[in-house]
Amino acid sequence: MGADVGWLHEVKNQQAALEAVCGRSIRVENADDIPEAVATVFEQFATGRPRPMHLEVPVDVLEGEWVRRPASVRNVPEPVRPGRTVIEAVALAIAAAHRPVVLVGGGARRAGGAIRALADRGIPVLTTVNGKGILDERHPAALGAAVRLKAARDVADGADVLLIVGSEVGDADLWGGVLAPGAPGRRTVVRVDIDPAQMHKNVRADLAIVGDASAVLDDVVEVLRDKGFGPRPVELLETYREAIAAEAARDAGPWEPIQRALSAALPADTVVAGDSSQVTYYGTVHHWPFTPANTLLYPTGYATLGYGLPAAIGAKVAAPDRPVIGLFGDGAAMFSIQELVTATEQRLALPIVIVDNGGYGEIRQQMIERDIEPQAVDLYRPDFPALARAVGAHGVTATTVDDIAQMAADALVADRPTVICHRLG
Ligand SMILES: Cc1ncc(C[n+]2csc(CCOP(=O)(O)OP(=O)(O)O)c2C)c(N)n1
Ligand SMILES: [Mg+2]
Repeated sequence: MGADVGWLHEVKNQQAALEAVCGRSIRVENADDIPEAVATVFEQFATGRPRPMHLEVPVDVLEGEWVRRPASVRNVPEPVRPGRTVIEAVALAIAAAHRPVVLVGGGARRAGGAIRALADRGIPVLTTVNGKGILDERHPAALGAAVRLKAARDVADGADVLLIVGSEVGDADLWGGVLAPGAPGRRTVVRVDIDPAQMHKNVRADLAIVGDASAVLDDVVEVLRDKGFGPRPVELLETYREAIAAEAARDAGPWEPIQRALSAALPADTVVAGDSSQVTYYGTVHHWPFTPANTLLYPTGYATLGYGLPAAIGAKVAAPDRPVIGLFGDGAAMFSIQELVTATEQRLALPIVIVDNGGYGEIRQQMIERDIEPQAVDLYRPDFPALARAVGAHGVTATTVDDIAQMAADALVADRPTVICHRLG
């Protein structure tokens, strides 16, 4: 470590580099520590805020002698739940509210049942992009993965009780917007999170609850049920939905019809791997109605292009029986196009829809909005289907959105990946 002698692959401090982008990094100093370190990593996965973990095994440790010893068995701890008083306080606040709103993020993914129970009582549910589909987006109380839209934030800001579950309500979640719920005293912000560090991040909590989202909400719903808290009037819901839909429609452009066609043609439990492309954030996020059976893979925070294709491959390998589709822009595709070879080698039945608008459409648009003459955003347009065929995948051209849908459905049962290129303009 730190020898600075010009080793092959030498890095000044690899652990620090990885730690910078992971939840945590652990380095084992000798082989005996490996089982404990692996157990620690998986315990964190099971109990903590979902984060990637880095486990570093130095080469000399890896190559050293190791006597296999039985590892100690660790039981995963019970979910963290607060006491009854806290649960009652939350339930009382909700029961007494006139305009309660629930806002859920990716950390609420396993709390779908309780969130559904709240929605069934007419409480509007907003999600972040990471929380998309936790509540069936066709539920009358579902306001969609819409917190990036001002109309949706207005709904949250107007709540007298705002229940935020499993979200840091970060700048990237709100797309540079802010949440500013009514003045203290006139509203109650309840936050539920497994990570105490999230309690007051971006929005201060009046009631800060550290706990497992599912355990906490199940308990709250149970108290509400005992208290005979009935369904509330739902007339506001339609107004909320219309305002949000109107704002989402402003950027729907060519993206919405693609979502409509694909969501109608593909199975209900489709996994969609998107990217930092307009077809994802103006399209899939708002116009592909998700249920809890769906999954959206999308790099909300880092927004790193090139995520979509490897994410689609990873999902298909992890869940070969689930329908998985990659759906992203031409710019995103070119950041990691070489992974098509991997998908072909693995014989994955994977449709990869590339919506080609000739370059970095978003950046082009932002330059124009700022009166900058577009620079380096109109890119060479590769022949994507030919490129796919060159690495042993299928490659086809879709002229209409119905073609995209049909070709994607066919690709789900093909003998290898299929690149479906749809050119705009
Ligand atoms: C690794 C990386 N580099 C640069 C960016 C900045 N960026 C954001 S969107 C975008 C354009 C992406 O092009 P494409 O996938 O074709 O989507 P489009 O905007 O055309 O819909 C760029 C370059 C980024 N998000 N990630
Ligand atoms: Mg593009």
